[in-house]
Amino acid sequence: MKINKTAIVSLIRFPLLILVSLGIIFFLSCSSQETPTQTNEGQSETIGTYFETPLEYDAGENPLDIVFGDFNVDNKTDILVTSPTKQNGYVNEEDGTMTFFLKDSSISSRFPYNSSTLKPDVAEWRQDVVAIDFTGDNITDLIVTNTEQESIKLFSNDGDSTFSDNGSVIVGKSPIKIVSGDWNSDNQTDIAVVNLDNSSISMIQNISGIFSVSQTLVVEETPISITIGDWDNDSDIDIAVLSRSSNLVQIFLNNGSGIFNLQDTTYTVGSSPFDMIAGDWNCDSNKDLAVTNSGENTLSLIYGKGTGDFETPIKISSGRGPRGLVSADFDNDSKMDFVVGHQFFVITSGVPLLTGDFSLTLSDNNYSNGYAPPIHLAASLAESGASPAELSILNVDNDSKIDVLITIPAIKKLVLLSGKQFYGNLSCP
Ligand SMILES: [Ca+2]
Ligand SMILES: [Ca+2]
Ligand SMILES: [Ca+2]
Ligand SMILES: [Ca+2]
Repeated sequence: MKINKTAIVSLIRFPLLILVSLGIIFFLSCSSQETPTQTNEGQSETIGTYFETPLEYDAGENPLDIVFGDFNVDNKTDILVTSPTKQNGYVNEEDGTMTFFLKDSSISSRFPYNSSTLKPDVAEWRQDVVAIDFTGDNITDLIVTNTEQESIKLFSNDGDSTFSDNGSVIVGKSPIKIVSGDWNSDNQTDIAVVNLDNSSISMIQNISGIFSVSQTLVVEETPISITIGDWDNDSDIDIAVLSRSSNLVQIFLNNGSGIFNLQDTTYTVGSSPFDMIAGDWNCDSNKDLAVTNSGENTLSLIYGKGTGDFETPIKISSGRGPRGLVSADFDNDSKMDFVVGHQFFVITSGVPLLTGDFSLTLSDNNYSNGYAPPIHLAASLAESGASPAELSILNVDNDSKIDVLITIPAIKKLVLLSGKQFYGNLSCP
């Protein structure tokens, strides 16, 4: 089946990179809503100060999402990379391949994993995935969006990283994101699904492995990201939703039994926002939010007051075309730092080439907004098309230095950037 949702596709990080490599797509790219920043600066260098030389691994046709779980039940954390679609010129063809990287401590490598692949019998557009135990056997199961079919699909883990179909639940139009959390505090993990074309969020509760929609939240047009946290410090999980068309973050507070109420105050971010994450940036125990603004090369930081209200967002510089976003305290000063994936054009001999890099923005009290200018680093050895899709921060190689994992669709790789310098913390002390 062909997917002809060009507008959606350009929004939700299917790469335009391949199209550029065909040499024909500059005008189409520019006319889409997801116009990357154009610059005459060259590409970033692979700098050896902060990270080792990138290690690159095959990760399917169009690697996007990176999720963690113990998929083969050996008490080691594995990595799953999903490929929602095949790269096929103008057309995005459904795919749905999952590439597992199963941890094997006997491998003496910076990346001690064995990879294996699971393809669906019939190709499917699985834009997002979460790894949770929904059957209650302490084994990590999977839930994926079946984005074309307007549903989510449940896969229970047979215990050896093979999966059985556990049914599906109808949600809204173009489900593109799933997050998990225990909305009603009954110790059963629930989920929420972002329906891009309905401007809605399906809140879905899990009762002994049976999922049903408990509430549908109406949100601003073009919701593209959702994140969870306890914004008002009352011990239940609340929600924030980022909508692209309106540049707004909306806050929903949990009433304690899994019913969410929209707050009157909304928070305006920069143009063409792309991704949003939650964390405690200043380690004051109040949860904060951060958003990449791909249209204006900034991040918006939204500090929480711990009451369900947030401060007026502030902006910090991010460099060209910021997209995916993750955080950790690399330099161990109890203020979170940011790693951002970037997509932008470079001009080579008058010809625009779509490419990318990633950046590290370190906390620094010498600057009034608390952050030093971003340090830009090449995400790949590839000279073109090295634009990251998703990023994750963890300690892969067990040397206590923080590492970064990045999916790069254009080269079909999962890339490990092993940390060289920072013995940091993944969260506040
Ligand atoms: Ca629950
Ligand atoms: Ca709460
Ligand atoms: Ca905070
Ligand atoms: Ca820091």
